[in-house]
Amino acid sequence: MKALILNSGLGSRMGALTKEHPKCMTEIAPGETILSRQLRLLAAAGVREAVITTGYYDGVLQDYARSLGLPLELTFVNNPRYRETNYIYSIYCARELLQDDDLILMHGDLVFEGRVLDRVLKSPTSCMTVSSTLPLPEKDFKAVVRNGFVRKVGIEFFDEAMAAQALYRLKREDWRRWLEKIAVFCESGRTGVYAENALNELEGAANIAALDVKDALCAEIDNAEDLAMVTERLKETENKTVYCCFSTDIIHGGHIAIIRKAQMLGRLIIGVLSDEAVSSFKRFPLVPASERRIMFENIAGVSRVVEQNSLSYRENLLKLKPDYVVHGDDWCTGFQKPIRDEVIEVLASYGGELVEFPYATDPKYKEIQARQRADLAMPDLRRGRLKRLLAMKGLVTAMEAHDGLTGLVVENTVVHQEGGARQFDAMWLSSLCDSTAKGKPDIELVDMTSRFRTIDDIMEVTTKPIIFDGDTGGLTEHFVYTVRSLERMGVSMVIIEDKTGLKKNSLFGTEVRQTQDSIEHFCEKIRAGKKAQRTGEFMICARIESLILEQGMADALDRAFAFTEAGADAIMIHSRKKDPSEICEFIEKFREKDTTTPIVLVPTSFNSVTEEEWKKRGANIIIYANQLMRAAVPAIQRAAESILTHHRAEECDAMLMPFKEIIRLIPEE
Ligand code: SPV
Ligand code: MG
Repeated sequence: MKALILNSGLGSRMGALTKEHPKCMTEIAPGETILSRQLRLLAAAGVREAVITTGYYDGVLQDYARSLGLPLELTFVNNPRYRETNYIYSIYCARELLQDDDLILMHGDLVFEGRVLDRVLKSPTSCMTVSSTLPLPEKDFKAVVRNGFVRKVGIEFFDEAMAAQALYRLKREDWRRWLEKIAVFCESGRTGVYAENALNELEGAANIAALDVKDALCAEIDNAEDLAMVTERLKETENKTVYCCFSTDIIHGGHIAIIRKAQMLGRLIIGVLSDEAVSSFKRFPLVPASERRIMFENIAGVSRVVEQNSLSYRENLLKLKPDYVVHGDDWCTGFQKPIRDEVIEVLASYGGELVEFPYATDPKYKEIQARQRADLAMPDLRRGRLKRLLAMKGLVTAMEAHDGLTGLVVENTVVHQEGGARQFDAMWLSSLCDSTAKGKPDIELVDMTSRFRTIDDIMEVTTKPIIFDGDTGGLTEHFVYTVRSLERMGVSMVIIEDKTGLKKNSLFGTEVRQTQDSIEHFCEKIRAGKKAQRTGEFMICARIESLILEQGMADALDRAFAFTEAGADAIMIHSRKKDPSEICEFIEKFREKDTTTPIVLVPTSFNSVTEEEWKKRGANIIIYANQLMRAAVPAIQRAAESILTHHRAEECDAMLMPFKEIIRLIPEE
């Protein structure tokens, strides 16, 4: 798409204003001329080429247009007979450049709002701007409109007419027809008429729809009076506010394009989505909200940056009451639709308007996103994220993963609820599930080399932080090496339990022989582990088995304080009772003395309490330790039984994921 701007004329009705430069260089706002505004709007809308016809003060105009430094390829075509011809002849002079593209045609003295140009550009057919609300002008252009299409354009038509402005979007075929007629006119000497006289001879064959812009600013400046009116209208536009919210942590050309378009509508306020809101629906932000704010504050023309604390715009819209909200059209469907619906509802409550632009789907932007995800998977960027999540959210959830596939499920499962989104924050690498997946008992039989292999499989396909179930931690002399290895791999936390000897799963409780470690010995293990780690990011969590082994609350608390004193970064308290009261009591008593050390819970048995309630009580990490594995086993057993029962696979098909889906479940990179 090319733009053609007609700027050859003398602008004689402007008096002294056009004494030293062409009319298009008349200032309409501080530092803004008719031409600079037109070109800026075109560039912001993504138009890359403009042909400008010149005549009067040709050199001044060319120098000025180039000095604007806009991302537009400018071509100037001089009409040497500009004094005695009309712009029909200027178009004729430029005809060679205008053959093979759709065209945006405008007079050089036209001032319009960004949203007018946006509608013109989006028009599926050729179109011309008209207004159904403006009175018919005595001397200016009017369009005769029938069935929504422009039949004739001129100053002499009053019947079936609407006020019209010379701003056209012309499809290549339609424009060619008009251009051919223009050539016929010029070659037969009719160069003193409007180009529209040639259009009128086509009797509607140029298929130009009438695009009603109603009261939006779209006006020619012919004299000082017009100039005063347009300047006033632009001031009003500048007083409008525009709101646009971003979750991105890098700014690319697509974002800048939206920002430039939004700025055309008024003073731009940018909402930066909080870290918590970003990580709820997308991924953990690589750059925190405080930094992202600075990034946007430093973009020219951004008047203010505010934080948006949730995916819902409601709070900020009611506070800021912007005249416009600008967004890409990608949110018309999918999980963002309820958010969009709410924006429309809130805007309607005070008379605001939603403006949507086509969403940039450039493959290079997709590539940037993929690279960012890849960065998040790297050990050094992954390790510290658990601490950051704890600081950011107060309560973090972790779901069990025991191989690449379950890792992907934990990574990618998102539930959209009440205009928000929820996903797991982290992954739990359970000893029970890692052993069970190998058909082995949970007794520290699966050795560290194998457990590290599982970590690697999961890490290869995910980005979320990992909490590793370190069982007893083994011998202190071995534990220090485990800490170093886990830390190097990018694991965020290891949890070790205060048991010794042959470890059995805690959920057996006292049904099997299990020995609790002494406080002194376990403290020594914690101290050695803390000393071994290299970064400040890695966390060692001490898990207390006193309630599991029925040693009482006092013992549990004594241990908790001793282990924290020894350097544990977090405390896990476990129970196998359905009733959560002993856990609640522990949290309450621990928090009386220690308000900061994170408390970790594995509510497999005491599963009735919601995450929100745990948070209120003072817990910080909730681990769902085995639910994915427990969901899978009965499902595969049922499929196996069905095949054995029916001697074929047909009956079990209904319980299965379709074959077509399983082969596409894992996308190729
Ligand atoms: C695990 O998931 O392996 C655990 C938690 O250690 S529990 O099974 O409850 O002991
Ligand atoms: Mg375990």
